Amino acid sequence: MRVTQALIPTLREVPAEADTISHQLLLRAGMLRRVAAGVYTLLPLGYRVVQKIERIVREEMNRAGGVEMLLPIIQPAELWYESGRWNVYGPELFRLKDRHDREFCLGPTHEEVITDLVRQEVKSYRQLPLLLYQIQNKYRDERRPRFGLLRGREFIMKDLYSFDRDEEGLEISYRKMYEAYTRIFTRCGLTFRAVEADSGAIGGSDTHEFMVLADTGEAEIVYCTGCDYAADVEKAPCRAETKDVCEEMLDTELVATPGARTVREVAEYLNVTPDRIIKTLLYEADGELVAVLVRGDRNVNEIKVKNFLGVNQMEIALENESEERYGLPFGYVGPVGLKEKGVVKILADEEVMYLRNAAVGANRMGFHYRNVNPNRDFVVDNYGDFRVAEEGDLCPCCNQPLKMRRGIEVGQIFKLGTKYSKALGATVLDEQGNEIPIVMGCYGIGITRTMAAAVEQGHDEDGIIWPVDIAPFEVVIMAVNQRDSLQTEIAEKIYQDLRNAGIDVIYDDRTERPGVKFKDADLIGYPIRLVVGNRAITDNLLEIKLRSTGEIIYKEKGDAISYLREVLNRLRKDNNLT
Ligand code: 9G3
Repeated sequence: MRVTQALIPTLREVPAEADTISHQLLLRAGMLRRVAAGVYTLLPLGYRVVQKIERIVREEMNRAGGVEMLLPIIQPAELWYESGRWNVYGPELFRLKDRHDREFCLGPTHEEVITDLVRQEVKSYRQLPLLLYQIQNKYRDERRPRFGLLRGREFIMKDLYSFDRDEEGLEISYRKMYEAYTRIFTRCGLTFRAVEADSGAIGGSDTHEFMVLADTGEAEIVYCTGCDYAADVEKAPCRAETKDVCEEMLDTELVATPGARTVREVAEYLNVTPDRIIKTLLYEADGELVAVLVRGDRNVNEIKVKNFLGVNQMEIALENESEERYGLPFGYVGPVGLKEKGVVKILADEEVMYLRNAAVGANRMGFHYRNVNPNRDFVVDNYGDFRVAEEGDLCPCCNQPLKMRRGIEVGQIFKLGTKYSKALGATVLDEQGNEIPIVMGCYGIGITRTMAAAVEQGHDEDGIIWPVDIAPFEVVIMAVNQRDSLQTEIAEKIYQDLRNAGIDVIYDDRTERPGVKFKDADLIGYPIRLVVGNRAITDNLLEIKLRSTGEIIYKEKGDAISYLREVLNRLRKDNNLT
């Protein structure tokens, strides 16, 4: 490819709309443009990266026994009624009607459509196992689309569905996918970790997330320093340290705490540490008001609460809702007398049980109580594990302290079991002629998200540093002076030689100043830059620069190709698997 014939509109300035590094750099490198909120065009260079990731994914899915197909984006509502999910997903599901007023959605995922296919076409256990996959656009009407390709409303996903006759078969399919995912992200040149996760609303039991480690990631991962346990904080179980509480219960006092709403403010005002405060959060769970209590220095794990309650929708009650709808003064809510205010259920994290003489909100604007004791002063419906794990918590496997890192979820694998096959009636006949529900798994990779994650992980102040196997091109070649025919003749010749040698090369044939072309090369992040300058004419020497290290080497023209091959192999050595 020649730069003059492509569309690579690089930008010097950081676009105001860009809220993360990957978003900024993909826009600036001329790979991405916004069309609407959460909807993007992939320009030629961006699309090449996507195609390279897709190729790796295809190779590994096929190697694992997967078979590619293509399901429709438009899905009839009937299938979602059958699975029971049409009303589980609210505004996140893009819904539409045809001219006959029939309901459809744009596919956010394809469990329904594929299960419908399999129930019609597969009748015998002898046709199993089946691993069917596709790579396709998905649609989710996110409340807040942001971070560019990391949370779009339209995105590219690889989704594979496994169909087995029993749990044993599912276990094998699941393990194959786990291994394939490990190979894929390794080949993409990413630093990642597979972690235990929560299966959420999709149902099913086992699930792992594949996280690209990056400080800018939204997800938090805890991992053990003593064993190989690793989990999403949303999933990681917490145990309260059991202790004998012998502190004497004091008389409750009402104290004015004007202006002190947050735990920090209250702690300061009352001169206590945050772990002596009970924090009360209000949630609307399937239309009912629920309170969750945690120690002041902890955070509520909404996923754990949602799973415990078994509800579909759960939202925290914000300041105006708390005050206007329930008459509960935001920042001063507490468990004493809370049931009389319309709260249906009070849940408390186990640690709250061990608190004595704690401070809580008094349900009165500007007031807190001191010396409040669980069970004496308020009743909890259920104690349980409702808090978010933290660094230093003990590993659930080996009791060593946990550490924490941030990550970007690029893949997830689920054991679904028979949820969808039972709902839609996807069964096979076994050897005895019994009709048994097919046991399913589903396995996703965010292709466009993987691209963004690679940038979050690989960049410096000058631009992107692509792993060599997903870079838009492996090599960029340019002449220092595109108006110097001696230089361009050499550049042209090497460009053709590299192409013939099967090296993925782009020729920056613009008559720009060399500084401009150098800056663009760094911004776009080609792994290798090859420059033809005067030394190519006088000494037969080419300048070769590595993007990742900045290292510059001069090589004889005749040795350039074999040297580039060597460097490319070295760059990909760590990622290549046998
Ligand atoms: C929806 C909407 C959003 C969704 C879903 C359904 C997430 C939904 C979970 C999955 C699970 C797996 C196959 C590939 C791997 C992941 N968000 N999920 O089911 F209707 Cl609006 O998609 N699906």
